[in-house]
Amino acid sequence: MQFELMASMMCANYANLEREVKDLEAGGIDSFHIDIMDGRYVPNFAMSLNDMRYIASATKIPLDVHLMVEHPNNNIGLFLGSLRKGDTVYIHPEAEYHPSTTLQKIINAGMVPGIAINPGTSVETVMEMLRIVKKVLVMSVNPGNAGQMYLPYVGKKITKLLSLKEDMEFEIYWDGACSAGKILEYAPKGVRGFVLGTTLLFGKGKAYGETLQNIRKLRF
Ligand code: S6P
Ligand code: MG
Repeated sequence: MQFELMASMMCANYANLEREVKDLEAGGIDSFHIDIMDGRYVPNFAMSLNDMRYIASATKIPLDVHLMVEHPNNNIGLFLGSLRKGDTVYIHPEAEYHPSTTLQKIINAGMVPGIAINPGTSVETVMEMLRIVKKVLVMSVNPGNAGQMYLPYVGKKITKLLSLKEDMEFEIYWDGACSAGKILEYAPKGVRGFVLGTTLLFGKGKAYGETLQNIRKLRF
């Protein structure tokens, strides 16, 4: 079974970010998840443009950029101009008056367009955008912080998205409190990738390569 693993870089050790990037790359991570925050759309400032630019310069592995900012359309060019073709950019539809315009800018720049869906956002309110995007990032915690508890009501929404993904041609990704148990349960159902943060990957005193290998060896 094929699934992707992304490292949530807001959880990395900034005392040596270069080492973190190299260790994750050597350990076999599929992409670097970059949580950009503006302190308005979410109550936190995690990463910003220069963090993203540094990671883009330090690796050839794809970037998975999660914009938790109000009105990303206003300065999305700054981000798109620093990314490579094929990197993914997610916006939150609630943060934009005309999200489809912003998604079109992402497509025109050669990036993979995605939307991130908050726990309190229903599939019905983003239905038309499901036809535009290639990826849907399902938040299983409220956006803004790492280390939060999984919100169980999100499970029903994933079931609904799984029933739509073939026809509407998108893939589903998991973001928030991702444990081995969640990968065991949801990868076989068709969730394509999982963002790994403090729950499974960071701050465990274990080499990243070992953790990633253990996940890939899970028996489904
Ligand atoms: C939250 C952010 C996420 C977290 C990730 C951390 O706003 O979008 O990407 O960084 O969920 O993982 P964990 O295991 O600490 O919840
Ligand atoms: Mg994220």
